[in-house]
Amino acid sequence: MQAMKRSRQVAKIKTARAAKAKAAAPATASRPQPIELYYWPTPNGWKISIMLEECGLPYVVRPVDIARGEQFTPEFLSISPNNRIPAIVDPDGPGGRPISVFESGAILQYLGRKTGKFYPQSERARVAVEEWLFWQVGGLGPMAGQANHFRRYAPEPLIYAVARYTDEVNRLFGVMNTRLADREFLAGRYSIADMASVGWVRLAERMGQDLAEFPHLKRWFETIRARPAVERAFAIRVPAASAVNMRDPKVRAVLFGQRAR
Ligand SMILES: N[C@@H](CCC(=O)N[C@@H](CS)C(=O)NCC(=O)O)C(=O)O
Repeated sequence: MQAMKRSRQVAKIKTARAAKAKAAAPATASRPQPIELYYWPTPNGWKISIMLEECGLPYVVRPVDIARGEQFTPEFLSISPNNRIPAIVDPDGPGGRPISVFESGAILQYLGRKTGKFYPQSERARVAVEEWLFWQVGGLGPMAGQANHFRRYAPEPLIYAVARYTDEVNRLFGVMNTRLADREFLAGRYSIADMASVGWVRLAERMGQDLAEFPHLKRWFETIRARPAVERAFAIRVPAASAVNMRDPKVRAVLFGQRAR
């Protein structure tokens, strides 16, 4: 009788332990593997670190030293054939298999679809986000990039090029300022479209712009800048990037005058 009681007690303990182990197992099995972010601290890189931080997705930063030519390694080119950061590898891609994504806009959309965050599903709201996302990747980004280049890196002063791109960034800032006069964010609610643009506005001075001229844009920038996720994304340090000397002929040879390879 006593022995039966003991064996029933042992069985009960075993069942309880098994249930506990089972409850713990899915948590371990489903713990997401971190997304690899191929990154350098630039406005294009920040777009993705902001989105990853905003979504609370686990990620690891894989610095790609674009000043030393790491964007041309076969490994990186297999992920990002345009030799540009950012890119990601998501080990848990569609069908549970890894996927790589390059082009910041495509990455933002991918992460938005994956998480269901900052990229609305309703068609009307999604169109608005896409308008402003594509406006950034096709307009603000390239124009600001050229303004920065001619203002800071041209070997001789090129007045026409500086004026052309500085004016264009000024025009684009004006477009954003008007858009933001009667809404909080570019597409109404905070979205991947805002994340795409904020890094360029952060560097306004380098593009010869004074945010004081654009009060609604300034308010938008300050609102986004104050978000803890954005703060964390901007705080990611890549020591090698801070040490880059853009006057170094070796760095300039890597970054400028690139032609088909
Ligand atoms: N259209 C690309 C542009 C990316 C881009 O220009 N990345 C720059 C850094 S901001 C880069 O990787 N430059 C490397 C190089 O010039 O070789 C995107 O939106 O992802």
